[in-house]
Amino acid sequence: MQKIIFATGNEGKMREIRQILGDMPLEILSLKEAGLDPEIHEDASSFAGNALIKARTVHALPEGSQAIVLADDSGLEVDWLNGEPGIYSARYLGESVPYSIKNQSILDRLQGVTGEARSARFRCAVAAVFPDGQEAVSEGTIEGQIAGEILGDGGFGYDPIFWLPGEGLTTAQLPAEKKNAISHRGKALRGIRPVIEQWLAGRAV
Ligand code: ITT
Repeated sequence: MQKIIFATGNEGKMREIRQILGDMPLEILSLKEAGLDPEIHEDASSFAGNALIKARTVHALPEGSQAIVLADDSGLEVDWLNGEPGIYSARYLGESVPYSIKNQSILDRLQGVTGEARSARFRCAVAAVFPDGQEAVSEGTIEGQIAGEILGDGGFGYDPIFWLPGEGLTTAQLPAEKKNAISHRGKALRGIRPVIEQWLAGRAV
């Protein structure tokens, strides 16, 4: 079976990736499962650029060259904060600072801001690098607002403060299948899926 290495160390992402792509005829490995721990310099200025850097770094390793390498770069953009934390979402206040503190900090910075002025979105770019060097990128977004308080314990990261007005819930309160059906990551992965299918079909000829 064709191997996919997903160039991520984020277990929350990895869980969703398996739920979304798990039915494909592929063996999906995280970096840890592939026994890899590369140093990756995410120094691009866009989600797509950083996703490509992650995927290319792993493709360049001997262990990555025969796999399809995928990578996800994602984050939360808060309009009131001029798009912060954006591509710095994982590094906001420091990489190892718990999300309870990161989330509370965003709530504090939006104190007194009401209604649609609390608008925000998650963005996700998924990059693929194939064994023959072919590359592709697919992006997805989900629009919402910053909740008034931390709510729910599903998902990961900023999910407990990402409010969907239409659902009356945060993405941390949604069942996993529902989040995957509407999320930035679900959209980006469903966009890359036909590219993978086409590559596999071309190789089989
Ligand atoms: P890898 O680079 O190893 O994949 P990472 O966590 O460092 O892991 P990113 O640089 O792409 O990944 O940072 C993503 C950030 O955006 C991180 O802070 C997440 O918590 C947040 N984020 C992305 N998607 C999210 C989602 O679906 N729900 C909640 N937070 C999300």
